[in-house]
Amino acid sequence: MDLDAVTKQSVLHAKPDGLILQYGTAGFRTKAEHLDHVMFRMGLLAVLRSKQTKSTIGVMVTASHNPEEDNGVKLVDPLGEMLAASWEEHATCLANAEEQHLPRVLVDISEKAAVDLHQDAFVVIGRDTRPSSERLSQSVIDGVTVLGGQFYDYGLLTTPQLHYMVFCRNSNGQYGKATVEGYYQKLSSAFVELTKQAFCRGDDHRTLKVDCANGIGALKLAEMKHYFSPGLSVQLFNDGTKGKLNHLCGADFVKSHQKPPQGIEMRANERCCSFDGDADRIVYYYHDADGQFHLIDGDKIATLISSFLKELLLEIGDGLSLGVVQTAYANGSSTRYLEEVMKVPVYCTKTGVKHLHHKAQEFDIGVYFEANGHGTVLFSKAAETKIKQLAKESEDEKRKAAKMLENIIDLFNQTIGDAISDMLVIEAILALKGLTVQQWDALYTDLPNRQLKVKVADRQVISTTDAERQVVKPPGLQEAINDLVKKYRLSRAFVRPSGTEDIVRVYAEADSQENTDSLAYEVSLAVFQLAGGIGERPQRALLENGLWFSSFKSLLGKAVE
Ligand code: NG1
Ligand code: ZN
Repeated sequence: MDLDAVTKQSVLHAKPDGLILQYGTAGFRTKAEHLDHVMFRMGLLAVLRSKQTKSTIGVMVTASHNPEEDNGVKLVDPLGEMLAASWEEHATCLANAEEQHLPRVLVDISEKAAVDLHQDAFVVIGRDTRPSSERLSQSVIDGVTVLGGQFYDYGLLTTPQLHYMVFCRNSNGQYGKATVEGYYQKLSSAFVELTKQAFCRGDDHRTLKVDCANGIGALKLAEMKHYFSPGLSVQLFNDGTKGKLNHLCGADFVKSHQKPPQGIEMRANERCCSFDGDADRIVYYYHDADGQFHLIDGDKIATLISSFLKELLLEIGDGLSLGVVQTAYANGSSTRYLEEVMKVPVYCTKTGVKHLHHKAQEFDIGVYFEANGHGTVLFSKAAETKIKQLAKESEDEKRKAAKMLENIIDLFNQTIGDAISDMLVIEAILALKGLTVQQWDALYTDLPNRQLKVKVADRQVISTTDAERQVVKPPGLQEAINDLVKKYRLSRAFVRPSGTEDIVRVYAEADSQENTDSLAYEVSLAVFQLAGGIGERPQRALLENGLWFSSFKSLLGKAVE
């Protein structure tokens, strides 16, 4: 390591005094203007991680669903998964080291992680469409090169595309070709193959409206749509030609406000979906004939996918295990439906894809989705081998089911949740099962739910256990929540510090929207009082048509207007 060169270069990417950042649920995320030093240092760290794992490492520059002014960065590990937890700590130390301590921290990390410094390093880089992303990814490249790492800059990519590239490269192309074209071809041919049967029946004019959040998903979907177009035609909205990224549109907006994005024309009963700003989340929705909005979130996506997979598994009859992984944000109705009606085992993990992903790896087939629409399906090596074998050898119906599963394996991006891949899976299932969006929605009825945010001086004063469903600290808060929950029917509430924003999140559900909103408000107040709330104290909201008004707006998602 040429530490002198690092010190010299680092001055050009100087850390603002006193700025402390944490590698959170999805890497570092804050205002773009505070991130230059973090990017440079993540370039350095990616080189060390690449040397240590003797593999290609990815660096993605994005802040996903955050406002356009924000940005962020996360590292992608060799199999396309999120960075290992022990390295998150190294990332935090490196990002927060004062200028003069940088060389020592680099040496410390290398020693602690037993990095072989003579090993070659290779890093691939991708970025979203934010105005700051190009400059910030150049800072990553500066970090990579000063430590002697090689790199390939993919430029504009969705987050899941970068994860895919990393895995392709480390599997020597076995997972697919590490190019954008390779990604389009792999997914599209699996989709076309899988849906042949449905489209032969004459159901060949499927259209879908897609809100692209004015983000990278628009560019990539526009490039890709010709590959699968005879079977499915997608119409793009919020494609970034005029609107602002994630502003009043995108999956996060639709999920948190439970209303359609601006900029999309919806006719009654028409199937629509929204991607988030880096296209790793997707939610569906429609307006019914009475103009009522219906949201189909990640929980219902997981349910549709698992019921389809379960049917195919019964047909091949090979005893492969299927499990569904959710977080505490999963709607209670979805968990009940999966467990009681579908008889599928359901597990709850902490928020954050890495937790769900790891749990899902325990099954032959692990379906994981966050309620916000982030998720995918993982197939174990053994399951994949078995399915491939049955697709070749078995007879008729069994072989047909195995062939479908074989294509489904290729259609999922198994490295991470992927809006484009999930969209194609959902469209294929709906076409094959001949299901309308209303029939899908009718699988179960969501319990009314509400998510709020509370500002506190230090969100780390709250610590939780039991997959974040119970508060351990500060004392008294869990007891207060328990007492409030007891007041309502079918109720549940929990609070946890966000890993991506400087706030505490409050979640509540109950038998009616009114009760849910009261419970969410009362729990917010308990957090404010017992966990050091700052700023405006939560106000009892005025309710009109189930929407929060007045000062409560500030507690809802980012942009309400
Ligand atoms: P935080 O801010 O830790 O709640 C949010 C989402 C996560 C995940 C990450 C990364 C909710 C409640 N939380 O995390 O599910 O997607 O962002 O983007 O939706
Ligand atoms: Zn995202």
